[in-house]
Amino acid sequence: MKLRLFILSLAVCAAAMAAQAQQPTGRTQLFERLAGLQKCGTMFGHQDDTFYGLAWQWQPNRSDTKETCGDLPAVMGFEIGGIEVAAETNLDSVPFALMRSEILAQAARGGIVTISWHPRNPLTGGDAWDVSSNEVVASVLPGGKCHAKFLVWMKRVAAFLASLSPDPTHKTPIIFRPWHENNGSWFWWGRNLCTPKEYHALWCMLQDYLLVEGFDNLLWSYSPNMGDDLSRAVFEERYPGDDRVELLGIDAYQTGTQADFLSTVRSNLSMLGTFCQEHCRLLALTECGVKGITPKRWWTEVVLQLASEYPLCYMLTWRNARRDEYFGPVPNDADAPDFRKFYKDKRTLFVSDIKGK
Ligand code: BMA
Repeated sequence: MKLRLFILSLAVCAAAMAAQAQQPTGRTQLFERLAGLQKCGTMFGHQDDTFYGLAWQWQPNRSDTKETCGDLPAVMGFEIGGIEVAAETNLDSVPFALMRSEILAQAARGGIVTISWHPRNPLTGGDAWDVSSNEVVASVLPGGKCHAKFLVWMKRVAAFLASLSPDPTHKTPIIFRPWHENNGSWFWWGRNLCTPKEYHALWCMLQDYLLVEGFDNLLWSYSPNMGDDLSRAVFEERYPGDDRVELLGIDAYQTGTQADFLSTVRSNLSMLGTFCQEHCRLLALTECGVKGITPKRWWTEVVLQLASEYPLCYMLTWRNARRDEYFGPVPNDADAPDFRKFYKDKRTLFVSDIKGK
């Protein structure tokens, strides 16, 4: 894939989108900003960065990323699972009030915000991973027995999203990433749990509801899971459409060898990169990581390498949940020097690199 050609075509797309839009919305402005930033490098992202780290629970102004390299992630990921049942905290025990203030702080410092949603299973009462029924998606669609309940759930999502834009004349731009990893079958919206038609209807129902509610500040991200079976046909089968998605990527976790991981991710990113070029979309590693960062040079040998080969807008490592499950940098870990090298490389962007751009 010719990186320069891709970047040039994105700039043309951004200009075309801006010209098309009667009034630029947060959605089109964010697209243009991301397309511009991609010319400068790949943004580093981290899920739940400021909420907790491996050695600390919530304390103001703490971040494992900052304590490792001196800067904050350019992209911060937030998870709203639990908002649908009006919980005070999300499924990972992060209070929504705190999440709101950290989202506003990230936007105020010029950083990028992305939100994912692992909603509970509306039919069985279980969690997002409850795949005991393949009727859940059908049940939330119009005419289904959980439709009314799901309308309430969407209303709660809308109320939280609205609270992130205290000034309605300047809405906070957000990369919104629902219904992810849908080519796998571990979430109730997964591949074996609904037909492509039902998946499409689920995507459109949420998106159209939020658009009618006025959320023109959401840039929509579509992210299947990495895999050797992620062919273009598999990808396209459930792709919501160019009018519905601006950014696409894969969730990519290394569970085996580095060589196997790189081989699969390269094949997936080549396919998606071509798709992005043809469809004027942005490309990202929407989630990524290797548990415990056991390889000491994962940052430079894997992520930086991929960032030099593909036009990745950002890569978001998942949360530093606990000793046996963390994906981001940790000060004093064996790979921390490698992360600092990754940080210093001019191809990577942290929040101070993107402020005002
Ligand atoms: C998963 C894990 C879970 C978490 C969920 C939502 O990948 O990290 O522990 O609850 O993401 O953040």
